[in-house]
Amino acid sequence: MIPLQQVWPDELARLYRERGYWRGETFPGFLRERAAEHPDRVAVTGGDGTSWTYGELFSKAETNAAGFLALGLQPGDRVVVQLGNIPEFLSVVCGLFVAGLIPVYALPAHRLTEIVHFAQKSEAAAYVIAERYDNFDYRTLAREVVAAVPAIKNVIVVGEAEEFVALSSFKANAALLPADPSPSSVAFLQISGGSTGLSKLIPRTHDDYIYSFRASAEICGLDADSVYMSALPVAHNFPMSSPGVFGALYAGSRVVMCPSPSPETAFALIEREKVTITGLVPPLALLWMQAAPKTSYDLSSLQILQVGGAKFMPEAARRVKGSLGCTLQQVFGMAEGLVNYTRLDDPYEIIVETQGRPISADDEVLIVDDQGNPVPEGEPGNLLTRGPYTIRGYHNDPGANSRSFTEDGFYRTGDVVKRTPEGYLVVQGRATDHINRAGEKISAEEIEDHLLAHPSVFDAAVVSLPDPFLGEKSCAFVIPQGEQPKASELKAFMRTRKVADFKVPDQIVFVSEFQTTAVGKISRKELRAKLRADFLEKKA
Ligand code: OOB
Repeated sequence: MIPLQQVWPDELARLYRERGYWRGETFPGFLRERAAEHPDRVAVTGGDGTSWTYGELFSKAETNAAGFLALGLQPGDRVVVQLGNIPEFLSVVCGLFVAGLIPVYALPAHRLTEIVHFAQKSEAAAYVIAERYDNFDYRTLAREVVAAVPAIKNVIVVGEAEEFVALSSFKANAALLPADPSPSSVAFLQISGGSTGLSKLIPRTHDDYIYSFRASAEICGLDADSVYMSALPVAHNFPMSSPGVFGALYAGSRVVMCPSPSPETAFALIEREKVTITGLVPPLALLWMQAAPKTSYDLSSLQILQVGGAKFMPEAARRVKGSLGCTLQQVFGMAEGLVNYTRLDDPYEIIVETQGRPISADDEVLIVDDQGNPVPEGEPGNLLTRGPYTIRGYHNDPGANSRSFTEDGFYRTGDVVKRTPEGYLVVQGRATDHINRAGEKISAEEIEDHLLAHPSVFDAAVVSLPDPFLGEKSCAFVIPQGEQPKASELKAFMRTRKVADFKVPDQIVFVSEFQTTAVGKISRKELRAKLRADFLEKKA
C-alpha cells in the first residue's frame, strides 16, 4: 500500500508550530474534548429532526470505530465515504478518525466511474453508503463497485443493508480502539476539482486541517450560540471546513444537515432550527435571493450568508443584504488549502467587490505572469500559494505534482487574480481548462475522453460558456465521423459512462473541423480557447 503523507520542509513546519497554527490537535482528540466539555449540548440535527448531543456524537463515533475495526479493517486503511447531508455523515467519519482509518470523501452525485477511480487510487478497503439519498439506491452502485474493485472487502450501509453490513449493527468495544493518530499524519483524502483528467486525491493532515477550520470559525465568529447549516454537499471542502461542519463542532456550535439546498427545504430548516450561518455557491445564492421576498418562512435568524466556490458578481453581492437581510461573506478557497474570506466587519465595498484575504498571515501569496515573474501590484496574474494548510503534493501522482507545484513548493492554483491595495484578492478568471459549473469543477479533458469513446465521434473539445444562472455551463464541440449523432444521443451516451450527472455536457455543437493555425498543431488549450471565442463571437 502506498503510504499516505504530507510533508512540509522542517523550517516551515517549525514556524507553523511556533506561531501556534499547528497545535498537535487531532480529530479524535478535539471531538473527545468537546464531548467532555459540554456533553449535553446539541451537536448535530438532521433534516428529519434527528438530534445528537456532543456526548452522543462522540459515543456513536466510538461505536462506529469499533465496528469498522471488528470487520478487520486496520488503522491506516482507506474507506470511501459517499454520504449526503445526514447526521450519520459525522458519526461515520468521526468513527473512522477514532479508528485511525482514512475517509476518502466522494460526493453523492458520483457514480461508478468516479467511485472506482477513488477506490483504486486510494487503495480503499471499504465503502460507506446510505441505502438511499436523493432518490438513488446506492446499494445498486455498491454492487457494481465491489465487482469492479475486489479490494473493497466491506460495504457499510446507513439504513437497510441487504447483503451488506448495516451501520446499525456496529457494537461498542473500547478494547478495539487504538491510540489517537499522530497530529502530523494524514487524516483523510479530499477530492480535487481536477482540471486535467481524473480527480486527484488531496491528503490533509490533522494539524493543517484543524488549523484551517479553527481559524475559519474564529473569522466567522462561531460560538455556542451559532447554528451552522450545511446546505451544499458536506463532502465539499467549503461546507466541511470553511468554517463548515467541523469549524462549527470545534467551536461548540450546532450543525444542521440540510438535505437539499432548494429554498423550500432550506428556508424551512432555517426557521425551524434558527440557523445563523450557511454557505452557498453563487447560483444558489441567486435562487435564494429570488425566493426570499415571497417566502412565508422566518429567515430572521440568519446572520451570515457565505458565498463561494465560483465568482459572485458584485451586482448580485449588493443584493444580499436587501433580500435576505444578512451579512455577506465572500469565500474563495480550494480543497488543496488556501481559503480567503472577506471579514464580517470589512467595509461594504470590500465585501461586495472582492473575494477576501487569506486566513493566515503566513499564507504566502504570489501573483505571477506566465514566466513566473511577479506582476506589478494590482495587475492580474497567476495565483501561487503555500502556507500552513496548503498541501505540498497530491497522493501518488508525480505527473500532477510536477505540473501543479513549483520547485519551492508553491501550489499553482490555476486562478488568475489581482490584489487590491488592502491585500484582498479579486478573482479575474482562470488559466486552466476546467468548467466551473455552479461550483462543481469539471475537467474538459475527462469529458472529451468519454465523448471520444462514442463510435460516431471523431474528435471533441469541451469548453465553458458563460451562463446567467450556472455561471458557466459546459459545451462540447464535436466533429462527427460517419453519420452525425443527435445531441440527445451523445448526452444519453455520457450517462452510460456512469459519471456524475453534472458532467453531462449542457450543450453540444457539431462542427466539421477544428480550425487549426497555419503553423500546424496547436495545443488543446489553445484549441478550446479558440472554439469558445469563435462561438461567442458568432452568437454576439
Ligand atoms: C472550493 O474548492 P474547490 O476545490 O472545489 O475549487 C477551487 C476553485 C478555485 O481554485 C477557484 O477556481 C474556484 O474554485 N473558486 C472561486 C471562488 N471560490 C472557489 N472562484 C471565484 N470566486 C470564488 N469565491 O470551491 C472552495 C473551497 C473552500 C472554500 C470555498 C470554496
